Amino acid sequence: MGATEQLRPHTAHAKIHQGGILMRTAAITRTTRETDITLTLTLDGSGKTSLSTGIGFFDHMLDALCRFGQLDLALTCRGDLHVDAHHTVEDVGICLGRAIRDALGDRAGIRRAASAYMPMDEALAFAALDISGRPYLVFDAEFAAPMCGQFDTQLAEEFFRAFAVNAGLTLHLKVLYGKNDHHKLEALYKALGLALRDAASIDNRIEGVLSTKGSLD
Ligand SMILES: [Mn+2]
Repeated sequence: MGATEQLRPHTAHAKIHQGGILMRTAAITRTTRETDITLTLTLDGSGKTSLSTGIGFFDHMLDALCRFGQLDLALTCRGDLHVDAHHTVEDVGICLGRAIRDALGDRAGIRRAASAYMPMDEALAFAALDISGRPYLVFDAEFAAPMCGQFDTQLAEEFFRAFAVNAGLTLHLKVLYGKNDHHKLEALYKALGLALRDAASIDNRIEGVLSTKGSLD
């Protein structure tokens, strides 16, 4: 994030009970000299996406995250892909993380912590997360090739770090084993989606914020 960043005050979140259904939403617009991003997110969605980052494989990963996380996401990013994919991937992580944090609001009643294993053919990935307000990423995965389509495999960690920091997550991700990079990456994004869906869900037995100190900030 450079000093030239313009963060327009265009964030919003709402809890709307439509026929008793919780709808937690957020909208983000962020423009820098490197990327121009607009997104709308529904946390309590059904996994419907409309994605355009200019990087086909990255769109595929975001779609996997949203489908398994039951997130509705409309996202467009016009990034400086003539440089490389780095700014686009990292900045989408920043904006999506902020949207998650905004949509969660005061985080009252959420389960807060969850984990998930996700296989894809020969690969197995694991995600554990805590919506703690204490941002931290542990990332343990190695890839055989530098690229997967137009996506640099080393950018996966950059995305997940930006996402965790901006969403306020303690996030641990690991590929336990696997051979195919596409499978390993897709399993990671799906595992994150599964764990996030669980951790963000409302448990009616939880009164207020689930915290020993009474606050998540
Ligand atoms: Mn795939």
